[in-house]
Amino acid sequence: MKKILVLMVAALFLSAAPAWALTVNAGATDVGGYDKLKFTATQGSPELPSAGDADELAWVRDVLNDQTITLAAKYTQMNWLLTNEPGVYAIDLQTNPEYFLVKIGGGAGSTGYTHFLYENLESLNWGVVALAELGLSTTNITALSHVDEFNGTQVPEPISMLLLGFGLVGLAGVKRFRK
Ligand SMILES: [Ca+2]
Repeated sequence: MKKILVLMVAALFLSAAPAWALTVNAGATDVGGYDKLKFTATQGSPELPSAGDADELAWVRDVLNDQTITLAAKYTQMNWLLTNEPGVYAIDLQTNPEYFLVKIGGGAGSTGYTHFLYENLESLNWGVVALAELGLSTTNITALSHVDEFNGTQVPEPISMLLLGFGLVGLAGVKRFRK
């Protein structure tokens, strides 16, 4: 009986999620790791005159140096879920974007910034943000005002370009052989 108990405890430890995995829904949903904060700005500054869609898009295109970036989704009704780490929240993203922007209320955060642009890393369908990084206390989730999702134009995957290259070379070879 004791042996079985030991085995059961061992199995429980082995099946437990690794310490670095962030989860929501009491451990049931893996949201991947932290997303990467890339750029910040303050609403009303020369580079970001307002929090309107056009100004936000212009700022994102500017800092990412990519004019093909488009606004894929924007929402103010947000369902942020607390992860297993205090003060770290996750949101189910709608478009698996390359980048997402988190806007907080002016004056809410200690950093003075209102706009935080993140590069979306694995998992791509979850945005994972630490409130401390936004200059907020670990419980002040209501300070978040909206989320924007941004995408660039799809870059062809290297492997498909390689296959295309092989195809063209092969085609040239066939043509030469036929001559
Ligand atoms: Ca993510």
